[in-house]
Amino acid sequence: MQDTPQTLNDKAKESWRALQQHAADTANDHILDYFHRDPARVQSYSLSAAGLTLDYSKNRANSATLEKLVKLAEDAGMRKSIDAMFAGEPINHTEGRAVLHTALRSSSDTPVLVDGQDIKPEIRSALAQMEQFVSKVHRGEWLGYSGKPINDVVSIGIGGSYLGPRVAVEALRPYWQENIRCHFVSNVDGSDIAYTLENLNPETTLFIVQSKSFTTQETLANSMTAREWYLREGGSETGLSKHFVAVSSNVQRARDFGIDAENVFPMWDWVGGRYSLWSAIGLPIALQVGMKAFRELLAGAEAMDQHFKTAPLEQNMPVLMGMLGIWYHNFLGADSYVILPYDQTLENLPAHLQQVDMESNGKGVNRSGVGVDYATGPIIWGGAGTNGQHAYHQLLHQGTRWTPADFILPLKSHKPAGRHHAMLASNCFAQSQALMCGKSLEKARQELLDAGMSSERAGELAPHKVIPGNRPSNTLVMDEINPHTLGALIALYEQKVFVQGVIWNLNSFDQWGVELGKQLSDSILPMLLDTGASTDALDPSSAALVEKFRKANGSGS
Ligand code: G6Q
Repeated sequence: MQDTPQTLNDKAKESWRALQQHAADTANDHILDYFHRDPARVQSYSLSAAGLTLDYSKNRANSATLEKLVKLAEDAGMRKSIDAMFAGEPINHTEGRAVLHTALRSSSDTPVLVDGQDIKPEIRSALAQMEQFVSKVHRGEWLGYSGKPINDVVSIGIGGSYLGPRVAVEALRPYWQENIRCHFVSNVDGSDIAYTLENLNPETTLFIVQSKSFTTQETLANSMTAREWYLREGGSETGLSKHFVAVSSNVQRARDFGIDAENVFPMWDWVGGRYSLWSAIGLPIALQVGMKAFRELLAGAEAMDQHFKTAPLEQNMPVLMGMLGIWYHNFLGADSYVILPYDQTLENLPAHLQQVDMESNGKGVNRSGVGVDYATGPIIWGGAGTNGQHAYHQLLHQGTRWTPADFILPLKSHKPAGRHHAMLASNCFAQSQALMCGKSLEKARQELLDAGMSSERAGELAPHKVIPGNRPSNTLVMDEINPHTLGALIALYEQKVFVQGVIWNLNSFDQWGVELGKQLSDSILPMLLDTGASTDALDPSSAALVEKFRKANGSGS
């Protein structure tokens, strides 16, 4: 058995030890045995909240496992931590900030205080500003420099100022407004903006510079390029204010860029980038689907928050999902987690959740700065089904590593073409079934014999067809993907990540790990632009790479 972590509090240490013992005791259990022993397992291992239903019966967990996991959550102070977040305590202590994306989607008038000030009025006024702007654009009253209404919206932002809005815009395609098309530019790779601008008309294009800090290299470079394009293609200086708006907490910098102060939508330091789609960073969503649908997205997230805040820990969806993840990562040895939406419009959801999870819990020291002696954030990956079945699912079924999986399926399709949706669902259900049930050597051999193969050849081939099974998964279903269920779904994962951060005693809301690369790239850039610049400060490998780049591009590239 592994050592018990020393960096947990005493009570949590005890429940951790109990789980270590339980893992040893149940090491040979099969999920299928749990179903045999408990005929009501599907009912008791299912839970509905905020329009989502979670079937967690296909997990390697029995009632004792769940009790012990919930005990660990209690002992780690889960309830207190949840209350502290919602109350606006400065739980992002390394940056001295509260964490209040939940306030952005709260419809109640109950004040939420930051430094003694109620932030609810500011939130309402930002929503009103968005509403007014969106309605002007939609009614064709927001006119470009030549008097034409806006048709194309280009959101320029990266990381948290990009992934969430993009996922929501894509997932809510059935709700798109006519005559508006949102595009996203994030990468500093010039081809991103170049290809996006290729077919756009400056007269009818609006750029939203999305940057909480207004200092992000990629976003500033892309925004400058967009501005140059606009002017080069005939846009007027005086018309700039009609074509460039910003979402930022740094109004001065946005103004220095040339954006009118009245066209800067607010952001606050109590909203983390990866949790910001609920703020004015969601402006592209609101423009694409309308303010009513945007408010419905907030309402779905609020419904999940309410559930998270009030449901007992043992019937709490984010808590259960979070604690099952802890079970796999800290007690059964899984190192990654796969998210598999069976819905093409959710294709990029795993990328957003990857950021939410890995940037939040990819940390190696606890809240006191002490190195932890347990595994923290897993590697999150995934993609849309059924596509993945023809690619990486092979490893999920037969690889030496096993990976807990979340299957996500809307029960109804917005595009019910013939049998397509039933085919999609049958694949989704078959995958979780195959992961759990597997295929024994005997069964594989028998199938080959039944197909007419010789006994010798069947014996040779059968081991290759064995599927170990006993691989766990959750299945999350909702009636359909709509603003409400999408809001609830994203909030569910945000809160799941929070739950795990509490157990690991991390600050899930800072991201110091991304700083070093930024600093180094700032020092390398001048060496690429000026062939005379010394590379002595670099390690030999990096210096040689700089040299190669210089040779390929010459100076002044
Ligand atoms: C998210 C991160 C990060 C951030 C981007 C963009 O939580 O902090 O992904 O969102 O670096 O930052 P700006 O919005 O400040 O440009």
